[in-house]
Amino acid sequence: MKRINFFTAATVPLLLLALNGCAPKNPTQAITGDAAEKVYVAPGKHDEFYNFVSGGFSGQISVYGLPSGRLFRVIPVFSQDPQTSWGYSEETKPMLNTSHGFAPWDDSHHIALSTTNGEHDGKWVFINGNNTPRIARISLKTFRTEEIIEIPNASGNHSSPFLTENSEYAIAGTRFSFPLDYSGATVDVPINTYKKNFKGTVSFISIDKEKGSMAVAFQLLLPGVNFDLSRGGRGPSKDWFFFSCYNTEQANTLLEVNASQKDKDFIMAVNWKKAEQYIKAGKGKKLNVNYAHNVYSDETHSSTSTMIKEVLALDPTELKDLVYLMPCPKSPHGCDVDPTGKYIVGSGKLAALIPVFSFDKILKAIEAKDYEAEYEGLPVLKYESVLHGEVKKPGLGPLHTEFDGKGFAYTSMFVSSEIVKWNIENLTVVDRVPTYYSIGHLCVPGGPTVKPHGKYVIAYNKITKDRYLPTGPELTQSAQLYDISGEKMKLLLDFPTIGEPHYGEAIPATLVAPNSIKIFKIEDNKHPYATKSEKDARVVREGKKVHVYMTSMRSHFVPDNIEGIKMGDEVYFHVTNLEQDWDVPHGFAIKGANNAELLIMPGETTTLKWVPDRVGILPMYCTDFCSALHQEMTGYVRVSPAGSSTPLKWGTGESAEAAFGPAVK
Ligand code: K7E
Ligand code: CUA
Repeated sequence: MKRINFFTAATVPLLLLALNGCAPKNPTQAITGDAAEKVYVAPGKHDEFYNFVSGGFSGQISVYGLPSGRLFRVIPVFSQDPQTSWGYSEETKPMLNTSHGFAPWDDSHHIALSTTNGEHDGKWVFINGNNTPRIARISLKTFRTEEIIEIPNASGNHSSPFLTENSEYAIAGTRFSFPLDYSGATVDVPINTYKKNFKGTVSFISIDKEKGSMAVAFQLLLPGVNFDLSRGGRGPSKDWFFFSCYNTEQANTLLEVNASQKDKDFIMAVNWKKAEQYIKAGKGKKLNVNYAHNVYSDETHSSTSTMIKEVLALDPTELKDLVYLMPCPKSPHGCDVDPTGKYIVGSGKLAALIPVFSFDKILKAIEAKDYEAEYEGLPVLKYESVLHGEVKKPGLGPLHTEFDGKGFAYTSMFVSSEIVKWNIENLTVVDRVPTYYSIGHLCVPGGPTVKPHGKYVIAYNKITKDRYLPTGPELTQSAQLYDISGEKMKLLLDFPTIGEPHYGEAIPATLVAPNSIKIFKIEDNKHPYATKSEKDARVVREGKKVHVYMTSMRSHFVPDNIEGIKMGDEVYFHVTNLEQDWDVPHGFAIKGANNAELLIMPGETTTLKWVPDRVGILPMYCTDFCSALHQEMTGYVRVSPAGSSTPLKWGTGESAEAAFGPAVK
């Protein structure tokens, strides 16, 4: 077999120069005449798809309509959001708790929409947190984060949160290997003992079919390499998970050179069904860990954070039929499974070809014990035995591959800035289009499901350069929409994105929009500080803590006059929005609060903690323009010196007059 070897170790430094990406020429010529018509969604009309896009270093998810590219919403997940008080309100602070304490930011790369039988079911979006390893689950009824689970024994949760065909598990693979002594203790060793001491893990996070609740079901203890990306199998391969691995050189410094030495790294195949059976058979070792499991409830409108101390782990060097390695050229990034589940595409970002593995051949090679070597106690299957074939000369820097369900694959080429369309069966390149510029992930609606919806491919680009009006040194990140309904891909639209878009998934609006919740029923509100009618509004002092049971209704708060707050108090404004109409939130802010605003949805209760820092009268007001009399939706809090005798009183309108007497002339 002829080996392509022009990217040998000696040429790596040269290649690195090229890795910064090259821009295609004549970017403005690429647009065709009917593009505007194809992306125009007339005023009042709705888009056909929701596009959920990770925010990268923004730690959030942004939601766009397709084909218009219009931004609908930014969903706060791992990062505090002062607009919605996510991570600022007392109810949501526990959601950002971790074993490292309050971690109000993360780096989110990958979206995974829940599937049933491999098809989108419109229930949840999952997203990974890279930095302080976490996975979040977002409800597609409320477009809110409902659950965040920290991943123990992991450092950098990049190959995540991809799902099994029926969303039984979300995956979490460690990007940074690290010293792990398998007891959970922190290990203090020299960094240059990587080869000896550092280990990797992948974790299977179970997902409850009805509620979506997550738990760390088990972990696999693995060699110290970098797990980069992954995909669950489907159809014939549905019991398997595939991971790309780089730095099989086990370098601990200057990885750009030292982790690019070998001609091939690995795709790792994991039989998770087998792992499940071993766990059931009691083969899991208990490891001591400490990780946070945070859950938000739409009933109490509050969240809890629970620390969990134990996890089960399997050692595949002992349980021999769990994990197999397949050689893959060269520093593979993307690892994608086609809709039939028969083919696994490894995208070696330093390779000049794209290897496609055959699941059928993998099974046969495993059965025949067709190994070429062992790596750290794990069998390495022969490359030639598991290979379906190679896409030759696809372009430079292949990263990720999506599928249209018509037998074609679409691979993003970071270095040559293009999308390349190729035939999965015969591995011939059939089309290529430039992207502007340096594409990372790409997305075909339903591309990672067994039934892609097709129609478009969206490029999420790393570099924007001249595509938009300049905005100082930092330019917007950018997505591009291409029509793939014909033989040739056609560029239709550029649209700016939030944060750094890595991966996105798109789903037909018909699977999501009908389930969208409009209000929370006030009678179902089980928040411990809910105030369900204006007559129940009150202020309660408990030592230095003052609880304000407040209601909001167009266009006043009850109470809107409060006296008897003293320096040294901690004041909790528990604001219940009594409205029961769609799209009527009220806001709440008070002068000098070292906090965010509240934005309270109809039927919901949200709490702002406020510690007054001076004596005087402090105004509060509604921040969301809710009616013609929104500017009247205000009030005052009187703060008296510590130890003063100002009595605790409150009211609005008549009740204020009853409490304080008539207005003084
Ligand atoms: Cu390629 Cu983090 Cu999925 Cu970005 S990763 S591009
Ligand atoms: Cu309520 Cu403005």
